[in-house]
Amino acid sequence: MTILVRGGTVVGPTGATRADVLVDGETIAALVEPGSTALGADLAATADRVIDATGKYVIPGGVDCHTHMELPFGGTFASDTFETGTRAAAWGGTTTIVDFAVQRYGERVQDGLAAWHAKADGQCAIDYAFHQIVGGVDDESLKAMDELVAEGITSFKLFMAYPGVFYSDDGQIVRAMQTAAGNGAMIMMHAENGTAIDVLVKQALARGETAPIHHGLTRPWETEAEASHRAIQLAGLTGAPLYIVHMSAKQAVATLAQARDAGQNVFGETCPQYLYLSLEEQLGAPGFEGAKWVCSTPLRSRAEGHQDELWKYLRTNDLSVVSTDHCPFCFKEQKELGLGDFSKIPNGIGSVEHRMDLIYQGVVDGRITLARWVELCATTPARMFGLYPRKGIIAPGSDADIVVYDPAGHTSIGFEKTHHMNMDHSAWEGYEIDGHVDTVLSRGTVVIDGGEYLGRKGHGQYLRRGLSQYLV
Ligand code: DUC
Ligand code: ZN
Ligand code: ZN
Repeated sequence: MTILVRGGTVVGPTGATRADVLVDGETIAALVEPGSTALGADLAATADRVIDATGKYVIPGGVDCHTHMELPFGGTFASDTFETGTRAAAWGGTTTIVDFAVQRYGERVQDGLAAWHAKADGQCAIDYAFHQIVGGVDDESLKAMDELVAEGITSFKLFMAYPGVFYSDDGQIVRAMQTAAGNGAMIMMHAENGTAIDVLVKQALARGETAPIHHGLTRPWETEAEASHRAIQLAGLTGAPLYIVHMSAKQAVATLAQARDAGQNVFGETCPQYLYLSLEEQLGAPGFEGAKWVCSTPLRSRAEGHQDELWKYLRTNDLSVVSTDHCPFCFKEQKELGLGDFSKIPNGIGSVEHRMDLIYQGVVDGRITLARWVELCATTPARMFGLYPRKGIIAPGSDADIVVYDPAGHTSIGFEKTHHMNMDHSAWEGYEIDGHVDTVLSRGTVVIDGGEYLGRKGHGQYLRRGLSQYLV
């Protein structure tokens, strides 16, 4: 099967160019000048299918390197399965996810990984890979890290938050970082000072402060900035590469920027919720409504100016990736577990479907360039986690993961409108996007076309990953 994506503007991390894209089977065969006969024939006449991309952008499928399908959290599970979550991702122009397999304290890493394969294999609409959460750093799990790298799982997430659940102390962090420095893996860090936060949470509850906004007020920016600083210093001490996930506090990113300026191999990621939403407006919504936006790190104060600073750091590359931290929970029966006690609200927001649109709106609003949109949402995550050039770029030999994006189209986000995630509400209700995902190809198969889902569960393949391409 050959497909010609004709007449569009192909956008990559270095800019945009008019080109037709020839897909042969699962991969991209060639980029040719519009109308060119360089390949010896009228491609439009010989291709099995022609997709007209005139006036549209042709971009690599999005790579969302931070999702949590079915994550066990707070006595419940994230509400998207790999089937529903990857289908929603496809609707939004994301064609690869990297999800987090979980090892909790007392479990074997390999058992956690096997459980994740059991959840995902045969279920996904798009390609998928795993990072490994190491929730119990000890001799056995350190040995498992070496084994997993050889198997294509080349990044490990540690938590400085959630004592008693996923938490690692500084000694455990140092040991895991030493192991990563030895085997080339990337250490991903949830950087919040969990033991300090637990004290603030207990004190707030004792004062009767139970509403969702107190989730944010008990995780102030200092707890993120302090943990980020500590993680960076420990990475420097051990020589491990470090990627700090879901950064939301401008002070934490300033610390990261300083380390990068000093030449340290450290990276930062943020998510759409930290760029658009705030502690005052969403987390502070009346009654229990704010529970919809309880996530960690928390939404930050707009009065303190975090959101604008994060956009700036996306421009300066001190933040290199936009992922979603997709971790959806329904309001009824899941978020409601925290009625009367914010600390029991499951942490997470669902966004896997909307990242490409939300960050494209940053292009329209003059916050980032078109090329930077593609770089932040596809190319850099692919390079960061060893998937490039198979993913993250439109180039001969790469997988034909292609999105035809219409800048003249429009997307109204809302539960009744453009919602395919397995949740009973949208955290993005009312957001209007000046663009639209028209057509999505996953490894040469059209999975979204003209408002129709044409994909299937099980099409998505598991991806073994190489080492990060940002290692020095
Ligand atoms: N943060 C969230 O919001 N949800 C899942 C885990 C995390 O670190
Ligand atoms: Zn986290
Ligand atoms: Zn996460």
